[in-house]
This record gives sequence, structure tokens and C-alpha cells, in this order.
Amino acid sequence: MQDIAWKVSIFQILFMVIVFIVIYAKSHIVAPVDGLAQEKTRRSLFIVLIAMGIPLAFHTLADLPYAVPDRTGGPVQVVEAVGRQWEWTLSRNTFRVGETVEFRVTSADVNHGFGIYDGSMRVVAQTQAMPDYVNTLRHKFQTPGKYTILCLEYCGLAHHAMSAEFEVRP
Ligand SMILES: [Cu+2]
Repeated sequence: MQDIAWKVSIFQILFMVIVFIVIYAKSHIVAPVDGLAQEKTRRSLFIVLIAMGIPLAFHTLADLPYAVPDRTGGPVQVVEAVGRQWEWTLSRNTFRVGETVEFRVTSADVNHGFGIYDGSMRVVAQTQAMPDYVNTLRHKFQTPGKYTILCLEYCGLAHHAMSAEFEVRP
């Protein structure tokens, strides 16, 4: 996914650079303005962009790795999760496979993104950590191992270092 995003970004940047170069190169030419032709060009470009954008958006967004939240009943392990610049505090950090864990996520300062990653660094669940508000995120872990919580929303200088770990035991 990162690779595709990188290639698409490079393609779009190069395309814009070429557009700017062409416009700059033609900027000294004084030509009669044909409003109708310009309107046609704008319309065609708009249609091309929409035609490219819809499949691209579908292709890149259809397969987001967010798991479906667990809405089944039964006992839950409640965990208080607090984000603050720049750390996560969890009231528990070991769970068992198959038990439903309910993260009650909030923030002590600014908005953070609470993202749970599995051992291969794929997002398994996520929610927002907001000040003065508690978001509830339920998830049933099916695979044992170490999980990492990372911040998904830029929250300041050490945002990238804002992580915590917990373990799911067999
Ligand atoms: Cu952050």
C-alpha cells in the first residue's frame, strides 16, 4: 500500500511539474483567447480527473486493514487507555486469545490516533483518543503475540515515538 501511494504521489508531482513548465514556457505568447475552446479543455480535464479518481479511490480505500469492531455480547476485559504527548498508558497489558478486550480510549492533552498493530505491523483496530471524551473500541484478538499501539494523528514533535506494547497470550 505504501509503495502504491509513493508511486502515485511521484507520478502526480511529475505531472504537476510538467504542467507548470508548459505554462511557464507558453506564458510569453500573446494569443487571442478562445473562451469556448478553453471551456472544452477544462471540461475534458475535469472528466478525465474524475474518471481516474473514482477507480483510484476505490482501489486504495476498499481494502483498508481496519477490522470490523466486535459487537458480540459476553464478558469483556476493560482497559483504560490514555494518550498524552508522547506516550500511551494502559491499565492492562496482557490479554488472552479469544477474550473480548474493550479499550476505553481518551487523551490527557490533544487529539491522538489510537492504532493497534499486530506483529507484522498491520492495523487491526483503531479509534481516536480525544480530550474530555472516551471512545470505546472492542476487539477480540485471535492471534497470540506482541501488539503495538502507535499514534495515527500528528500530535507534535515526538509523535513518531509515541508507542506502547501489549501481549496476547495463547
Ligand atoms: Cu501523534
